[in-house]
Amino acid sequence: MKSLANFTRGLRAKIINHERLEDRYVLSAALPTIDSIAVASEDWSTAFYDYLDTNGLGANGYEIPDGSASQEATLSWNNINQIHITFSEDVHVQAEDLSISGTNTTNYSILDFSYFPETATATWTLDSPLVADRLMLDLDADGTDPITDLDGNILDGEWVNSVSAYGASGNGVAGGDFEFLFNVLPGDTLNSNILDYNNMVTIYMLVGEDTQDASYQASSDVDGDGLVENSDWQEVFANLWNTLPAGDPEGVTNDAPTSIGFDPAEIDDDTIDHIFSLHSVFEDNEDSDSQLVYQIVNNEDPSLFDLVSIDSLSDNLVLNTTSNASGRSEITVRATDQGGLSVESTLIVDVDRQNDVPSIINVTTTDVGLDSWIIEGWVTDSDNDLESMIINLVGGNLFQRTSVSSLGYFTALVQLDPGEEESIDIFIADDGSGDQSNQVNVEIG
Ligand SMILES: [Ca+2]
Ligand SMILES: [Ca+2]
Ligand SMILES: [Ca+2]
Ligand SMILES: [Ca+2]
Repeated sequence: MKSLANFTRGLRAKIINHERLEDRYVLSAALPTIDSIAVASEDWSTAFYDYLDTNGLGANGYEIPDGSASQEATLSWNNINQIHITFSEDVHVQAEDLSISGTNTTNYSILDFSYFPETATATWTLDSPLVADRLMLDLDADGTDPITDLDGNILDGEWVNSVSAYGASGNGVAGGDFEFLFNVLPGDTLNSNILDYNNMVTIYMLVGEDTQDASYQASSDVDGDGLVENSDWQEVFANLWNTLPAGDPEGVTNDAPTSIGFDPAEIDDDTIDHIFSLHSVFEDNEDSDSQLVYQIVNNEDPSLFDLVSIDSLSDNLVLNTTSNASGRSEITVRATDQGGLSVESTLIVDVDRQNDVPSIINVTTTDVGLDSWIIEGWVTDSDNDLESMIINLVGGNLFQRTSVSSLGYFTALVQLDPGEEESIDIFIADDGSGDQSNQVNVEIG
């Protein structure tokens, strides 16, 4: 779940990106590319985020430098658990589109995913914070379900590590996975790839400095709480002589499995087995469907089922529901390739129940000058994750999207040409269970 603080940061970024909204006002044939990669932590303080922002180190976390400068310089924080990827324009992107692999840890699992259309930024939250490792991010621009823009143009992803520049990924031809290397060694404030006494002393000398002090350094504030204190140098002491591992992350030579995702399912008949083909949901570049290893890693409500299993011969997911049971469960399946890389996808199952259709309510428009309007409203839906829904605003010359907060609030800044009028339909295309919302119409201009 995104915190309110995160949401506020998103709103701030949205305002900063006011000019970008104009750029996207009319869709173009340009291929989507990668604008920036940032790391962040749910444990970093607001003061620390503000420091990064005001010092040009990243508006929504720490933006990893691009180009030849220091893309692969070690990151020194000990609690990085989020990856933010910003695209050049609004895209269709899912949790399954990113693989994170390492040298020490072959595969990193994703706990949560969110996407802000307003800033074209996707956020993956990891199961656990990153520790010392060489890492690779791999974004799908090939295969069964690549990232596309709203016109269907596939991400132009190719990236030359420590050479390419943000805003210029790709080779001008649609497709090509984005494969980005970076390194983490908590406490390595000197980027020496080894934790020695020099690292410790460097941090020790800054103890007591906070984000308001001129000599404060974000890289020496190992836990990102906004203050360099004893626990920051003690992180080095506790891991003295720890080094960045040698060797490439698994993803350098092996493409992770990917998934087109499950369609939501409704089961009303408890007398028969219900079959879901995993071969049609998962795919791998190197391994055949039957070479992948499938596991059920979560079932939110086991009481709804007499049977939840994967048939080892067919690799079909088999469900049989309990008689007289009614409710919703989310069943997560993991597919792992022969190199140990995996992807997870979640099936939403309604057992003898009706999905609550999402509703858009209380929509208001406010003229804020400069031919711009703020459109605000609320979404209700009792049984799907409001944060994962996307609001569409569609008019004669307009196709814009915006996110929904965990409380159901949404806002969009719409800019028209001088003197233009626009009739805008506002709706959610899919609540996550396959249902579209009501459609609200507003007139502005
Ligand atoms: Ca390409
Ligand atoms: Ca600290
Ligand atoms: Ca593979
Ligand atoms: Ca719903």
